[in-house]
Amino acid sequence: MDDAKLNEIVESVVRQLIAAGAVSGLQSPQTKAQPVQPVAAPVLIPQPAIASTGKSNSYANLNIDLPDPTTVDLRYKARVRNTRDPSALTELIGSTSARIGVGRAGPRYNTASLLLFQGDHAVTQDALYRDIDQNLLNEFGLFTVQTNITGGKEQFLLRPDLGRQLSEEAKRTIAEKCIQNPNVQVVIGDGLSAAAIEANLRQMFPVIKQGVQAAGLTFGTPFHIKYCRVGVMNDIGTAIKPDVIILLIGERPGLGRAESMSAYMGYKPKTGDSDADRDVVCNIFENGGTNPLEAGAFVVQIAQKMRQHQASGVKLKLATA
Ligand code: B12
Repeated sequence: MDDAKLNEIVESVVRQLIAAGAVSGLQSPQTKAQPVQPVAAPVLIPQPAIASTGKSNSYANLNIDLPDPTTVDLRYKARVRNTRDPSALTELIGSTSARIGVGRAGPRYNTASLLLFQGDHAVTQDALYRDIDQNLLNEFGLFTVQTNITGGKEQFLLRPDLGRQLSEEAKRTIAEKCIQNPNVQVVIGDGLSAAAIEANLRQMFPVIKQGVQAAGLTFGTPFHIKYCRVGVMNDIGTAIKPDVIILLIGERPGLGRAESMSAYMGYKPKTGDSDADRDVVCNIFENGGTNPLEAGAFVVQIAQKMRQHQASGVKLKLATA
């Protein structure tokens, strides 16, 4: 599409917005329009493209004020038109976190639902692509090693197999810094959500450490693994030879919920172990999930049980059945 055609469309949309009173801070484009930079997406907010080229036109002050769609009031607002029983609908919406009562515009989502969906999706993307805050890792004195991922988060998502292997450098660093054969080894992995670690580590880590020490067990040198998958527990087991590994890792985020963490655990993990040899305490988060303080105490109990029965996963289930 050429610039002139694009400009025509922008003008027509802006004229409609002005007529509907939907925008403010905008001069009406009565005179011949300035050329607009071609952009791929619908041109409702052309300001950044214009600013970056130093050009100006009548839309430079375009300001479409929309309320934050993620507030509780708007998130759970009934949007079905002409509802026969509005209070029943409100009650129904309040009874579930599923997206119901959102209404529609013809066969499509209405704008409010779409914006909320996009906002929630952005939370998920952020959690997946971001690294854990370095300040948090520093707070707990955690050094960082990497798995065999060398191509960033993109490769991490495409190659789970590489996220299950410690790199050679990681093995050297661990050999240098970690005590060998501890009773309990805690490891922190980004997994699929940095936000999950940031939301829960401050509460859960001290409980585990104190719990392990109070039980008279040795607490291994904790560290952080970047680009971490659950299966990396096998390589850690081979490198450190702990009795029990507790891997705190970010779970795959749901739409708009990224703070859920898991503790995957195994007794003497080694090459070839599978998820059948592991246990997991999942959905660790405040307000609705397993509270991180309680989860901390719980995983210490499981670690003790694993040591007592010298087993984890299905074998532990059978031993305690
Ligand atoms: C993705 C997923 C799966 C995928 C894993 C595929 C993959 N390669 O990623 C599939 C569909 C195969 C799966 C299967 C099962 N899962 Co599942 N799974 C999840 C989910 C949605 C996300 C996990 C995650 O983010 N992990 C973190 C990332 C970083 O790990 P990863 O290295 O990429 O992937 C590993 C883990 O996901 C692990 N894993 C996945 N599920 C389970 C379950 C158990 C008991 C263990 C030990 C490991 C494990 O397997 C992957 C390969 O090692 C969680 C929900 C949640 N809230 O956590 C449920 C969840 C962990 N799964 C659960 C269950 C019960 C199972 C099954 C036992 C179901 C069944 N009856 O068959 C099987 C067992 C799988 C096994 N590997 O032995 C439960 C665990 C509950 C509990 N505390 O015991 C959860 C919490 C869902 C739930 N709320 O019920 N799962």
